[in-house]
Amino acid sequence: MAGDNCIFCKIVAGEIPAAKIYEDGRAVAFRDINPQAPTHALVIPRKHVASLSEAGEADEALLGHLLRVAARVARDAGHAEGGYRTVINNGPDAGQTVFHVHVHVLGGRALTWPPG
Ligand code: DGP
Repeated sequence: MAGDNCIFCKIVAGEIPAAKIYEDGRAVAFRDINPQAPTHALVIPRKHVASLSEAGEADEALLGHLLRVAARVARDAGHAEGGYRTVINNGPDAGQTVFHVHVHVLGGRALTWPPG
C-alpha cells in the first residue's frame, strides 16, 4: 500500500519535481538526485511496491517491464554498446533507502566489481 510519505509515489503523482526522462502507463524513469555515475537513472513502477521482496506473483510482468525500460533508458543514454549496470537494492543491508522498488541504471564510466 502506498504510504503518504513515499517520496517516489509523490514523484509519480507530480507532487514533487524530478528530472523525468521516460514515462509510460506503468513506469517512470528519472535522474537520481545523487548520481554515482555520469548516467544514473531510477526506473520505478507507478504502482507502489515497497521492495523486490514485497513484489508478488501479480507483479511479475511489471518487474519485467521495469527492466525493459531500464534497457531503453540505457540505450537512449548511449550505453547499449559500452555497457551499463542495473541494480535493485533490497532491504537495509543492501542500502535500500527508499521503500518503493526501483531499478538503478548506471553508466558512462567503468564500474568495478564486486560492488561495495
Ligand atoms: P536506494 O539506496 O537503492 O534506495 O536508492 C534510492 C535512490 O533514490 C538514491 O540513489 C537517491 C535517490 N533519491 C532519493 N530521493 C530522491 C528524490 O527526491 N529525487 C530523486 N531524483 N532521487 C532521489
